[in-house]
Amino acid sequence: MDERSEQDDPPADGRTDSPPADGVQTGPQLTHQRPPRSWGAAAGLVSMAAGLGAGQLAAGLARDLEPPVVSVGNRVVDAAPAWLKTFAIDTFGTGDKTALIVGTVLVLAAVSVLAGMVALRRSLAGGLAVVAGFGLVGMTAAGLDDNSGGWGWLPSAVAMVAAGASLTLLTRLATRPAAAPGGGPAADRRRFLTGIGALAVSTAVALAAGRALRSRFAAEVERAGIRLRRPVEPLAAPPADPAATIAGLSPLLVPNADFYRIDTSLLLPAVTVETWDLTIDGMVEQPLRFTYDQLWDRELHEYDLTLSCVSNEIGGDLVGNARWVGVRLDELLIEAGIEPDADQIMTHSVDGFTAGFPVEAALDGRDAIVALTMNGEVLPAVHGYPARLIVPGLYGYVSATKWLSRLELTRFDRAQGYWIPRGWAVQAPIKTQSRIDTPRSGSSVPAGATAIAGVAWAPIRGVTKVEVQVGDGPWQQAELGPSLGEAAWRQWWFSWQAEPGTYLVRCRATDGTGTTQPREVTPVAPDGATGWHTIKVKVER
Ligand SMILES: Nc1nc2c(c(=O)[nH]1)N[C@H]1C(S)=C(S)[C@@H](COP(=O)(O)O)O[C@H]1N2
Ligand SMILES: [Mo]
Repeated sequence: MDERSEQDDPPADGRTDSPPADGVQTGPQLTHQRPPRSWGAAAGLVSMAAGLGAGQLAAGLARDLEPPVVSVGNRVVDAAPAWLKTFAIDTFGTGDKTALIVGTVLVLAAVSVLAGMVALRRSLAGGLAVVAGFGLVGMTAAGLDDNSGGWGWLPSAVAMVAAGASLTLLTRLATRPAAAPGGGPAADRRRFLTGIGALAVSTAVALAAGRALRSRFAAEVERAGIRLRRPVEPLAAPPADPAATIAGLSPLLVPNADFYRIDTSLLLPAVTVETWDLTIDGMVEQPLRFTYDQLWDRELHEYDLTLSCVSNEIGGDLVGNARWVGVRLDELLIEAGIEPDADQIMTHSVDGFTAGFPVEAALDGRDAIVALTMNGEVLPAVHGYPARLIVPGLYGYVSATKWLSRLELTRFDRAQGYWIPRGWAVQAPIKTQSRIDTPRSGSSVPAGATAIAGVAWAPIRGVTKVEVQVGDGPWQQAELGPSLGEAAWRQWWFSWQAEPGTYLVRCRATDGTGTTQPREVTPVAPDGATGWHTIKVKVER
């Protein structure tokens, strides 16, 4: 658009610059010419775009809301006669939907240009009337086939208000002369262009945010359609869970909805597998790349593995045990061929999170996997869909990368994972811990037989013994629940003949190497807490 040539043109319709009838443009300050047509066109287009951006953002609020153009497009398709649909499919092929959207946007654009010219050069009210007309068409179209429980009109209404507000703003900027000093056409022009620029930037942000929000729903829908495949050696069904009979005891396998979560990013990634793959590169002989389907087509393995956060306080609940299916990490790495100098595997997430651990931990025979499922379900979005890493025996912050996108072979003297410069240890094996789940600390129990019960974990050494001490009494051995292997937590319980009084009760576990949890209390930073979980219980008579 060339504004300079037009700026000095007389109004093309031949009218003189009599004061317009519209209230916005009246007033003694209006001494300059009506804004050029190109300004009107720009204002109209930018206002429409701002409306569509706001509508897209509003449609990001819920899964069954549609962006305004999609609503209108869908209703056009619904209403179109069969011959027209056939023609569209014949002409545009599978691009028929795109053609429809492009067509809708072109019509919108043409009318927006007109609306902008009317608003800036004749009457703001006239321009707003066109915007309102569009808004009503969108709201009606959305309302005609609404799956969102009566809220279908919302994105179009938001779009209408945003477009109207933008048009009003641009009209004001274009028709009110800049105040002196420095007034005059150049200052007017600068102000108008600033308004256009600011709206364009906001629109781009709104569109991007709206798309990101909607992709979350796309990922949900996609995830729901994925077919599970059988691991090569499926585990036996888990044994009867003692938690069913001991109230308050943690389950053998923690349901996905109850599994603890740790995330650095506020807006969790919503990954769809068309655009996702897993790369293995860095210090390898042969960089590799796997699509989601290629991972599913490999040998799948099933393991019960306990995951713990380094920030888990003694007695804390940032720990859980789950049944995972995935591809063995060692098989992938051997296929890529690790260069002898590499000593660290740096894992990258699509959200920018990184975690690094020793190459040795991937190759020493432990069951490290790129996990695709969790407790018999496709990996939940919040736990890393489409794929995450689980390295048994290592704290999550150095290994359990969710939304995994890249395994980079490197060296500890070259790269650091996300938490390392923030004061956490480079080497982070999970420390042996045990926790009393019941009774709760500070609670009261009736005198007589009471179950003291909890869980203990020492991946990948295994738990061989848990002991309980009541008051200053002797350490007494608890009974251990069913074993799901060395890398999984173990339930334990102890039958206590409780006499009235107030007691401190503590527990401690011994791992497969014969080492008992130390009494010494250390904080979670930099490499995990130590100490015996101690609770206070009142026994009533
Ligand atoms: N992408 C990504 N992966 C991540 C994290 C994260 O913040 N971002 N947190 C890590 C930490 S500190 C832990 S303890 C585990 C927790 O996994 P969960 O949220 O599935 O329980 O994930 C690890 N993987
Ligand atoms: Mo963590």
